[in-house]
Amino acid sequence: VEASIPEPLREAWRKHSAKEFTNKEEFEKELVRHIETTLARSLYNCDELAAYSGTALAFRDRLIIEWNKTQQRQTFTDQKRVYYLSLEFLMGRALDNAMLNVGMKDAAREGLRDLGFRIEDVISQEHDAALGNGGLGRLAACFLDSLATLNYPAWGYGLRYRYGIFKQEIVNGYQMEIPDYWLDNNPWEFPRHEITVDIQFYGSVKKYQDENGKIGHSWEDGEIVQAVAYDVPIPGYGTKTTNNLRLWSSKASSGEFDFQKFNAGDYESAVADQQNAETISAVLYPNDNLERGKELRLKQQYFWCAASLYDIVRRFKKTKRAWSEFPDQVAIQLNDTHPTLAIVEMQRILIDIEGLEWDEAWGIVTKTFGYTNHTVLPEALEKWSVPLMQNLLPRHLQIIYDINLFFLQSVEKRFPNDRDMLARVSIIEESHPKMVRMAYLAIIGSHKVNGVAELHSDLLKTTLFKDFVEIYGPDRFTNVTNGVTPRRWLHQANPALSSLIAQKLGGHEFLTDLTLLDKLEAFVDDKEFRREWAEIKTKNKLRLAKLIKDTTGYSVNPESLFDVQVKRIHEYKRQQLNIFGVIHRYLKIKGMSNEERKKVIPRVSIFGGKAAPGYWMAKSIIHLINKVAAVVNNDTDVGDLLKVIFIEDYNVSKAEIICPASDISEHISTAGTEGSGTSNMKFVMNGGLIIGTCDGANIEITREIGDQNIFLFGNLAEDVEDLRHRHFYGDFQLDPALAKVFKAIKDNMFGDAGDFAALMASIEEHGDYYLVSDDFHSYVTTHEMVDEAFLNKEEWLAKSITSVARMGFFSTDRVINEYADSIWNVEPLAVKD
Ligand code: 8GP
Repeated sequence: VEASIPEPLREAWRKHSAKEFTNKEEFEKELVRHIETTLARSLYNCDELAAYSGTALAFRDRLIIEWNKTQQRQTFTDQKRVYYLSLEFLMGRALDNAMLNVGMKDAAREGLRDLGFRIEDVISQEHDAALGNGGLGRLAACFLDSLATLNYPAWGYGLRYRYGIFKQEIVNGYQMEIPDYWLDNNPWEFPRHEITVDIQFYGSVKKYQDENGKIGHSWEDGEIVQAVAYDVPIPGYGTKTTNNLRLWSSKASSGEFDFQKFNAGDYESAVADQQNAETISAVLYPNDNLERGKELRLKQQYFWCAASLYDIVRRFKKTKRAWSEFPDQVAIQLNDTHPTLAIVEMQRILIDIEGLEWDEAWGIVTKTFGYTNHTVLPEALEKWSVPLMQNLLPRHLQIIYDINLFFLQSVEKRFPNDRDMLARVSIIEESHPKMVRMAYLAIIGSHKVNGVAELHSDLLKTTLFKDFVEIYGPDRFTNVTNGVTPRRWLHQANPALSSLIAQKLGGHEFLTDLTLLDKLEAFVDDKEFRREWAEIKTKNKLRLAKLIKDTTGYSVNPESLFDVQVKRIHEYKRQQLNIFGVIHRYLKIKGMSNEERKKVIPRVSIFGGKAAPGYWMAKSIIHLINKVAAVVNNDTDVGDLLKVIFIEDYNVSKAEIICPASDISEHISTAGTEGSGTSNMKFVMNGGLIIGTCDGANIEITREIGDQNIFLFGNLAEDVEDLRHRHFYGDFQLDPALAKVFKAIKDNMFGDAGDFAALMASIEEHGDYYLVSDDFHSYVTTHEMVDEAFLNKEEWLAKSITSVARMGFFSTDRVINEYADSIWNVEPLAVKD
């Protein structure tokens, strides 16, 4: 390519090609230039927001220079790439991350100071990019960080929602949802108006015979919506690789309006069509671990899959390779079943458009795709109604039926006379209406299926996907235990701890090889080190106390034990168990003499998290927490011995303040229900201990850090089914201590008991599906052990340090390398300076 451009031209481009700033002076120059020209501000009217925008633009320029080079490098070397398809990318803020990854944060700090700003104030101006609900979306964001840091040629593909996850406000103790319009002044995206794809919906399928007598299918007369690409640069840490996250935005197809309608005087309907098209990428569905089968959601899924595949196929076709080489050039990972239609779309492209035979096409498809399952909760498993799909995607439904037919034929051959098996594994559920089971389609169309922690992957194999293990053998199913990126969750969130660790280990190498943390164990008994460690925790607690004061008005004592549970509010995650435990503690304190109270370890119970807007039970848990807070926090009998805090609008940037500040955090799902959990890892990495059930990644965390360093309680996954069964048949007794808690609630101690009747009834009367009562005793006694342990400050510190030292396994760098080796078969791309 280069040779085709004449030397003088190349020389002129080289001479003027953009340069990166490399020191404070150059940074300041860029910053002032952006403030004065791009933003049209000056010394006299530059507020913190403008300083943020200017700084972001200066860093964006840097990223884009590297981004361009990375893309050229990846195109020239032409090796296999990974495409990560995720409906959610919960990115949080980008500026601090860009500064740290590029390594110019100190220059920026000093430059900003010279110009009259504090870097922390500037950073906190940024609106979170919150295109995700919770764990699944945040995992995708951590993956992007590791993929870039490890120099993998990888792209993320998602949707550019105009509204991210709603902003939560608490009004009179109730959650209110406020739309999160986040796109104004977002400097981190590049619109690519030249990259658009026409996406078709509805219409009908015509069968035809070509000149050779071959039968073909054409999908005709649908509606067309346009997908426009927006690119977000993803910098790796300490590397020149800057990868791309491509987000699709929807737009009416014929430019601004349908001019035919417009000219016919039908202005309003022309505008309405445009708005309809734009609705597709308008809003992120705010459900975590729940699927509701809405048509617009299916439209989002197809829109995004079709646009992404078009893009991937276009890139592949430029290389002029044979189709059989597609799986050697392309690995596509499905983040849960949301992108499963990509499998069907790929098959459609190959057979309907490229003219391949079914079997050859299907071989290519299955070699290309991998599928990650994140949950075993039945209400989260995606199913789409056949009539809905028939109407929206008629050709895709035909292909699904064919996939199913060939699959069932092969099953029948291997398991003759097992009709039950055929009904069980069919992609089509024979219900009214019939439903397409997306997880089954994803399994059948992929070469590997993985769960996200050992227990979870085992449960997939023995329960949900048992039949498929028999059919395909165990090798198609594997485990890749989750992780988190230590750049954001240690270095960025907890700079003081990161720098103390670096002092001890002689540098920041642990940020790219987290197993090096194990060298910290040598310092566990070092008095001075322990003192510094403790001091950092206290400072982080003060930082959180300030956030609590600013947002709730409550003052909390940083000497208290900070007990944190922050995550989406869900019955299976059992925030109700936690708040009942808090009430139990409150009642105990109330019943004590003054002398007894002196022995109580002061505690702050901190909650945070959003409930899906239509999830009434979760909303009533939030309501109860806030009502308990109002009573407890104003009870002078109790004072500092117990405080209850609900932090409004929990999000990534708040998590960065909260995770480094816990003494203990709670990961207390009913055993067998949490896929992995990832905040458990963040908290331990920051020196907090955890209380948890034997569930998800808690089990592997225990294995790594040792069971003396974690507070485990509760029934085991293997006993859950039996307990539920017994409750169902009436064998249930409310735990006596929990009964006292319920009595207090029913006596209106926390406002109108009627508000919490359903919450209590689900336990007392409706079988206690999440085993709150079964685990209550073990939960509260384990909390007593936590208090006891906290008394011994030195022991506690030793546990904290040892745990951090043993967390090396939980970096997403390890996770990504596992995916690369065992699922994608891709290599990093060497980066030369
Ligand atoms: C979550 C799992 O619940 C969590 O245990 C796991 O750590 C995380 O995925 C990452 O693997 N699942 C979801 O967030 C989820 O299902 N979200 C719904 C929007 C689909």
